[in-house]
Amino acid sequence: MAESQARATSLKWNVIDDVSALAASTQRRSVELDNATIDDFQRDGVCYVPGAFTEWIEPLRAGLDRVMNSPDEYAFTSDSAEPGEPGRFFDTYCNWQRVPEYLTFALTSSAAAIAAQCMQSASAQFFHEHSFAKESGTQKATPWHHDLPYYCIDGTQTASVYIALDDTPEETAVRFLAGSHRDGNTYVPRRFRTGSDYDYDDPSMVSAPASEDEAEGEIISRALVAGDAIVFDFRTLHGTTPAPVADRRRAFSTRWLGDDVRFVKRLGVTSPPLDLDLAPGDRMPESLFPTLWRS
Ligand SMILES: O=C(O)CCC(=O)C(=O)O
Repeated sequence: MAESQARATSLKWNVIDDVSALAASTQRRSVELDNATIDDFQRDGVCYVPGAFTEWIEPLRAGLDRVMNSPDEYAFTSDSAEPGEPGRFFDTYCNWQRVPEYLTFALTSSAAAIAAQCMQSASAQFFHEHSFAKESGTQKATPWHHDLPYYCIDGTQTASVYIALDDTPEETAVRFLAGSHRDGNTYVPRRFRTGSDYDYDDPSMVSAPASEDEAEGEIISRALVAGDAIVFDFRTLHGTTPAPVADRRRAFSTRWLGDDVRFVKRLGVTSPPLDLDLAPGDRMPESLFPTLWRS
């Protein structure tokens, strides 16, 4: 999650008027997760599905290359390493309708089935994709945060399916605070570039721990092989340390909404900054956010 800051293009992110027809005319791969994996997700707010997307490594890298080679032609692209800081921390989201590899992934891969099973939801509705690249030498930590309050949605059935596109040692992989999805707190969104909290005037939100040393509880982290997936709840606190990235580390994530998710109005800017004509409690419209899994 990042506030679009360095290069906020004004491009319209949705280039297909109504994606529901595409959703209806395509089929997603089905896979069955074992109960232990689903239990991990429900208990810890995060689980690992090794090797789930090996065949997608090359297409998803090619998709990310398109965006990184011409960032001005895509929506919501950001650089979060400050000038003078080593390396590069790039991220981009809401380009799945512009990048053919991303569109094919959303419409055909097993990500929808995996998300639905983890969320214990009869349906999985696609919210958007988000990809990340930390170049070799980067020391910028991903600040501790959880994703839900950045978004104009609320609910308890949510999942990000985050795929490593490069082998990633444990020291620079994303780290999670076990069980934080059920701690009852909503944490103020945080800027990736400065690590500072958004200026939200919402007394119901609290500031996230500044680092994992301030977080109480078990930290879950693992080395990843390209093609491995991490699935985590939008409410699970996560971040990284500033350990230097030795070799380029890219990742591609898809964000999924389950049965109980509804539109909500936040007391500040959301990410993506979607301008939707919806009332609190409405379902997210299928024309923009297609349901890609129904059990
Ligand atoms: O890859 C990273 O360091 C950040 C990932 C993240 O924050 C997310 O997927 O929400």
